[in-house]
Amino acid sequence: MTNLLADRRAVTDDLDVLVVGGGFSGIYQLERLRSLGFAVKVYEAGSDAGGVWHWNQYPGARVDTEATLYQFSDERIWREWNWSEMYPGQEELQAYFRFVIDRLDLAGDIRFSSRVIAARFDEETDRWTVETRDERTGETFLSRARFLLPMLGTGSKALYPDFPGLADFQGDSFHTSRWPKNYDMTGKRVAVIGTGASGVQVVQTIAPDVAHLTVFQRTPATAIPMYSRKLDAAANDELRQRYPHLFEYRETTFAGLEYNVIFTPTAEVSDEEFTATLEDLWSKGGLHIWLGGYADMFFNSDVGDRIYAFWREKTLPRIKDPALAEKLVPSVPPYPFGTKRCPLEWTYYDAFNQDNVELVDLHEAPIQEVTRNGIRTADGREHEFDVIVLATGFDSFTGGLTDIDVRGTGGESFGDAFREGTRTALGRATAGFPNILYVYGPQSPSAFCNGPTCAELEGDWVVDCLVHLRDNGLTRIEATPEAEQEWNDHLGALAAATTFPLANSWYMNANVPGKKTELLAYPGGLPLYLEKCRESSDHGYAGFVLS
Ligand code: N01
Repeated sequence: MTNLLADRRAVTDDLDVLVVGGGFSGIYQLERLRSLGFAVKVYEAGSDAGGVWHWNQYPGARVDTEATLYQFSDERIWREWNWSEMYPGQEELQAYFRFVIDRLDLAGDIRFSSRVIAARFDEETDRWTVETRDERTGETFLSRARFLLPMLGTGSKALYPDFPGLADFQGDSFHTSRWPKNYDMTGKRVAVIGTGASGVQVVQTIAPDVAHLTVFQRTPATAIPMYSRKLDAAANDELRQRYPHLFEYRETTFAGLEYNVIFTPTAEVSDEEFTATLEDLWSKGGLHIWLGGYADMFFNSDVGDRIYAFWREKTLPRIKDPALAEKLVPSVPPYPFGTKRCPLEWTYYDAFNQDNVELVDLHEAPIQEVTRNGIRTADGREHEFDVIVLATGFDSFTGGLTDIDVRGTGGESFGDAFREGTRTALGRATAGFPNILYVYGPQSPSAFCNGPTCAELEGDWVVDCLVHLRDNGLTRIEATPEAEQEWNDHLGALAAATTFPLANSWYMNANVPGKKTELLAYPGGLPLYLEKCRESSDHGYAGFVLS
């Protein structure tokens, strides 16, 4: 185990706060803490701005919540920035981040291509010593900071399948979040493995251009139409009138969006009204039918199945071959609707009507191995490819943390600490790891919350906390084991009342071999979560020891 505390190398940055990750959460911390006089820097492993919007450069990558709230609430930004459409693509989002960094003059406090690889806490000084690798040179350097804020999001650790032979494949192979810049798929024979939000976007985008596309499906997606619309200058001006209200309203909604779930119990709703409401939500497109739909769907799988039947009726006619339709849109719901993320699509289902697009159902023919030329399935077929795309998702909640060799005061790593299950107080911190605070981390609303909303609202709690510590001459904050237990019990009770445990989803951490299956996104909704956070801070940061 590296003894960083005894490492005598010169220190590159001596900071109050070191933020790991330059996505929405990290950039928000940088701007706010800097304006309050903290010495703060962001270390970002990527070579350019954007967080996930830098890493996910696959064809068709596009945000799937409306731009109205998928942005910072800072007026200096939204007064000037114009969106070209309601669901902007990756390039536009990365340009947005560059604009923010430029407009707020943040570049001098961001180190790009800098991957934090290890950290040790000095109990004498209450400071972290952090080791970082320069991704361009491979060299490492040391920094010190009182507080270490891992702002790693849910998509920083790509999940690779362990198919035998993958490393020996002679063609090109990459994960959707490690897409080679400007890689041209034209005329190639392509495999896409995985049909989550990333796979759906890739498939519908490349299908018209590739020579042949084989989609390997383990679980069918319940993809819903996006319906993006172009926004001209007048439309942006009209949106600007609404932003101040929307930035206030978002914190009253379940998912931090401009719309809320419907709390009316479906038992009190007639069949006609139920269907009319679904029709209305469907016509709006986007995630409305899910995060703006009947909340009952998350507690009662019969309700989920009724929504599934509606979705199926809408989707089925788009697929010409009935056998193929049964695989993509099965008559029996593969999981209660809403327990897996609904990808957004525009031509995903239509793509399967093309002669050059094929579906392999992995339940019928599992992948046996990757050969030098392609993929061999259990039915004995060898599918030949030029490219294998791994749209296999992420080790979302704890993967970013467990990848860094952080040692807590007891010498344990995050991997050790989470071996029997993840533990945090308020989704904010873990006992034994003082002066580390998360935003959008495990056991916070994260995957159920619009990213920028939680980056800011959770982020404000962290900023206020650091100001409180500074104003009171305190140098250390640490979650108590009792508060962790209480949070785990609370989250566990909420989770048990929902239908989420009925699906093998990444929400349940079920996609990561070796990690405990448990719901790691807080399912109580953003308002309840914020109330719990306020209860703690209003009571002198109850659940945390400050010294
Ligand atoms: O990952 P996923 P994703 N063999 O985990 C399959 C956000 N996002 O990158 O369902 C075969 O959802 C796996 O199958 P199964 C969004 O929050 C946002 O697509 O586990 N297949 C599944 O089909 C999203 O939810 C945006 O049975 C394997 C797929 O791979 C989250 O990121 C865009 C396999 C993984 O789906 C993750 O989405 C994209 C194996 N060994 C993503 N392992 C926007 O905002 C996994 N699979 C636009």
